[in-house]
Amino acid sequence: MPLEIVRNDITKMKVDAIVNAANQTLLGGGGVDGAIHHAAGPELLAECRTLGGCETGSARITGAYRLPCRYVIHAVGPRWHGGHHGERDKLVSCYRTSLELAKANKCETVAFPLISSGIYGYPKDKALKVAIDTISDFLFENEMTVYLVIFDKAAYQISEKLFKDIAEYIDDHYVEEHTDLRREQMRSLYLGDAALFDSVPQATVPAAPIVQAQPGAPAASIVQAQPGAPAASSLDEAIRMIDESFSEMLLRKIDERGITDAQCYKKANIDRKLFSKIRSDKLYKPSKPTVLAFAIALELPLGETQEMLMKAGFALSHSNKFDIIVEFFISQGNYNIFEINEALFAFDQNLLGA
Ligand code: AR6
Repeated sequence: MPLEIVRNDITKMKVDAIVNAANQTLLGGGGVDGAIHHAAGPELLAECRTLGGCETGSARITGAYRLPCRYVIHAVGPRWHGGHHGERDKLVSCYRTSLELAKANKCETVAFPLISSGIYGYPKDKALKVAIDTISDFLFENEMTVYLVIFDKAAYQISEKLFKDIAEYIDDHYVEEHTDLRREQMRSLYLGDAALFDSVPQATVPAAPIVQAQPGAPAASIVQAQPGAPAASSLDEAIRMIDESFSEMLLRKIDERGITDAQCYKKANIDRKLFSKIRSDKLYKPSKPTVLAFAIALELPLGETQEMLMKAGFALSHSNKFDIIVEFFISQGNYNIFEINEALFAFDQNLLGA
């Protein structure tokens, strides 16, 4: 995944470069700066002494010594003074300069801490947004894998309003489903499985061995088997009934949208190699987060998202939070994969993408 949010200690990251949240002297300090110098050894400080400092909003690169990466990029973030002193521009510039330095030094993988969000006091939700927006802008034009390393959960905050809205949406949809599930389980306990099976509505019982959505079919008919669908009488016939595969649907939708393959996989936060694999293998079996990432990139409404999931053997369900959170964003018409991933991370869920 080109941009990944991970929980880790940045000094443990095995990447080409890690970024340090440094100060203008570049001579070490507390927080992540202290941890990096401690893990790299005194040689790092010796090299930093030769640099002559660095202005706020910029960055310098050094060797990594005892760290398991090749370079350390020392970025100097702004102190927070209320938000009206150019803090955002300086923070954007920190990320941008660090990424350009990494690119100039042929780094393919880079890890960032949440710069300025500790000792420098930048509000964490705002610092996170600047980081994600700036890194994702860069990734639209460049091939690189960037990790945003979150040290502790407390350092990670999405906006309070978004968190509340999602929590409410989960409550409304998740609890209800689980209450039903529980009721159903109780029923099967008392009545036995046969009775439970009888109570399942007809449409959820597959009428044919292979049930596929027709490309032009309305969304609701796609989610479930059609009660009247003809049954395949032989394997040959069943195979003939398989229509467009996931990969074919994806490529068709890209063409219909009039976007390029690269625009699509970048918007999906999927790396180029994985996309090539999917493109060249008509029967490629993607994971659920990959399918959803493409559905988001293509800005598919819920019905078509379900259709695309079906092609890969999945469905959106109300029995897990991951699905409900993605559904929340689609229903709001918000197709920003990075924002969706921020929210998924905040709710301890897997992220969208490869
Ligand atoms: N790995 C990843 N993230 C970490 C780690 C770690 N090992 N340790 C802390 N963080 P801060 P700043 C997170 O204070 O706000 C220094 O003294 C931490 O939770 O390190 O840019 C410098 O010399 C927080 O979210 O950096 C400067 O004087 C984030 O890293 C000043 O602090 C940044 O917190 C810079 O302050």
